[in-house]
Amino acid sequence: MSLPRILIGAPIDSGQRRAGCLMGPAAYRVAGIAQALADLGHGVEDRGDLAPGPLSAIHSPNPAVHSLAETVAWTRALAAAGQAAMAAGFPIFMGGDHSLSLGSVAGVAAQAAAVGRPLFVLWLDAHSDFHTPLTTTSGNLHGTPLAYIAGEPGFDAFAPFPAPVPADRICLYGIRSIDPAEYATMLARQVTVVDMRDIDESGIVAPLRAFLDRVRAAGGMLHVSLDVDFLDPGIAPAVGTTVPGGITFREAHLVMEHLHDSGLVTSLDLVELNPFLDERGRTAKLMVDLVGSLMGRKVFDRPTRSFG
Ligand code: 4U7
Ligand code: MN
Ligand code: MN
Ligand code: MN
Repeated sequence: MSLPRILIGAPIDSGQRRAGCLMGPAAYRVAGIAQALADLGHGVEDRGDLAPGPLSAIHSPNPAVHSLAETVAWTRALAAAGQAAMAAGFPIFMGGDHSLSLGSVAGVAAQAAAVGRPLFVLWLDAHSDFHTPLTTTSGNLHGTPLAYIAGEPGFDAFAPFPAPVPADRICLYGIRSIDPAEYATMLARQVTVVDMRDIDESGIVAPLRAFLDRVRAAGGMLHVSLDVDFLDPGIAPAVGTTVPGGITFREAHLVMEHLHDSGLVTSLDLVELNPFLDERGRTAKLMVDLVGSLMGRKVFDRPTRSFG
């Protein structure tokens, strides 16, 4: 029997300014995420929705940053719930905007350190999310989680990240929007960036396989953070920060199928769904279908995909 799939709702929307992401966990439930997992033979435990703890009066030295106290409170709650869920099964964090990952990955990283295994992070996103609270010009903290996870300075308002993930264990995938300050940091740290040109030139599978081989060789655990805007806005309209030229329906499923077959994924974020912007639930349903592929759904199962 596989590890129980533990659903954690986090209706966080303090990481950006457009209302609606807080409806995300409800939309995933309505779209049938628990049943989809159960149909694949997984045990499912829905732990309901988290709430942020009490807010403290904190201010950022960067006047652009907004909702810092809320985001810090959410991060603390998510890290605690995430570590506990990680110790008990396979957590699926249902957002909520991408500032969710400040906390989810903190919890996952703490538990990986506790069991003495290296943590790798796969970031499926149009954006690089490598700002710090000091470099962001939009002030939207959903653009910062990867810098926190990587242990960059500038997060003084937050608890120090437990066991920061070294740059060579981070892979960004599907990228097509990077701000100058993020670019400078990522170049200096040498994180792996697979942008849309790479995917156009080599196909969706080859760079993923290369990263998964590294995770496997290191005996690592793999956290996957799936931002809805990884997908092309034509198939996934329910997101505030659309960027054209994204991942197609089949490419997305193929990524999920390979992740499943690798057997390496140990935790998952589903972030940035804004159901208020959706068309008859199609984006929520697509996200649930992608989770199905990641959790083992196959069109035609056979022991090996190659006949050679
Ligand atoms: B998301 C942006 F300016 N970089 O900082 C910013 F382009 O979680 C976007 O990936 C951030 O959706 C997007 O505001 C954050 C912008
Ligand atoms: Mn994004
Ligand atoms: Mn993102
Ligand atoms: Mn977004």
